[in-house]
Amino acid sequence: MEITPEKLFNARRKFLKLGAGSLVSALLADNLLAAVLKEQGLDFKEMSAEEAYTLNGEHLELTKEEIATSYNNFYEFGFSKADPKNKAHTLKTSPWEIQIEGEIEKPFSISYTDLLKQVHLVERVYRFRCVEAWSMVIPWVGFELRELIELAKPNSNAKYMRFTTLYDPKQFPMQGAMQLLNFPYKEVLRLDEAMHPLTLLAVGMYKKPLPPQNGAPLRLVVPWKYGYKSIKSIHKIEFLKEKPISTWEEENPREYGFYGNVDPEVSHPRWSQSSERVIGKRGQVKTLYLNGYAKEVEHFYQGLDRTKLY
Ligand SMILES: Nc1nc2c(c(=O)[nH]1)N[C@H]1C(S)=C(S)[C@@H](COP(=O)(O)O)O[C@H]1N2
Ligand SMILES: [Mo]
Repeated sequence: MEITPEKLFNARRKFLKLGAGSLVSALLADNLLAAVLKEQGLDFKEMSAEEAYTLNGEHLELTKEEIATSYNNFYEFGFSKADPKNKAHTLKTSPWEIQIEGEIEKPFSISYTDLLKQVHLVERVYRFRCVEAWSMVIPWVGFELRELIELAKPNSNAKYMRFTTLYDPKQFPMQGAMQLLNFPYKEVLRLDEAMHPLTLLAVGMYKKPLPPQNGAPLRLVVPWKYGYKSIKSIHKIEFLKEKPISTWEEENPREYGFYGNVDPEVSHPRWSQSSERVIGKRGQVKTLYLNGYAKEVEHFYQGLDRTKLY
């Protein structure tokens, strides 16, 4: 069975209107999200299994929640996969402000809580592929980035979006220690990629608010790109005319390019990308072009040299 783009985007879409008068504004954003998710009963059992877990005919088996929340990359807390879960308790995600700036009608700052009231939460089961040749399948809760873009009202100069993780060495110990990376972590998308309905700002996973190690309270998810594009704990969003350099591109452009598109035919300089290890399962599976989302997004890259999209 084939899932048309329309089905892919809408079948799993359950609107949770947060704007209704029934909201108790005193609730913390996290409680609010948890309460609304519960009330609306985003229940896997209610969905047709085929629609919820299928990508273009392929059955998607969810990664166990304990694995997805304990095997992480979040260098602000250290290099090892266990560091984020063990150390991210220093992250204070409430209150949380998001600054929106650059080529837009009027720069503004919005709290996470207020932002949630202005968007539609959806649940999306996406494949997630790290550049290190491992993968997971995650049920995200979030909203389409294009909703925020509409709120921001970019002008005609806006061609790129840059996202920046909060900089605060008190909360992110490695930002202040030896510089593993040029912190704060920054990532960049072309505006058309950002506008694509697959591109999410996630606020939850497994029907719960995001845990700190997964990038609470707000992180990007771009399912056809390597995981490093999915920047965590976003504090600033800018609309820009010219392409800025992102953190990993600055660190090592040959190994972690601007596009970061998943492509089994373009090797990392130090390893092949043709297959991947599914975390929590045995063996390797073949990597799919654009991580299985080619039908939806390959038009963005028509005519471009795939080796330059790495
Ligand atoms: N701020 C920040 N965002 C980040 C990273 C990071 O180190 N810092 N690591 C990236 C990488 S390489 C991956 S694979 C994913 C991992 O997301 P997960 O831990 O939720 O699986 O987060 C991405 N976002
Ligand atoms: Mo990654």
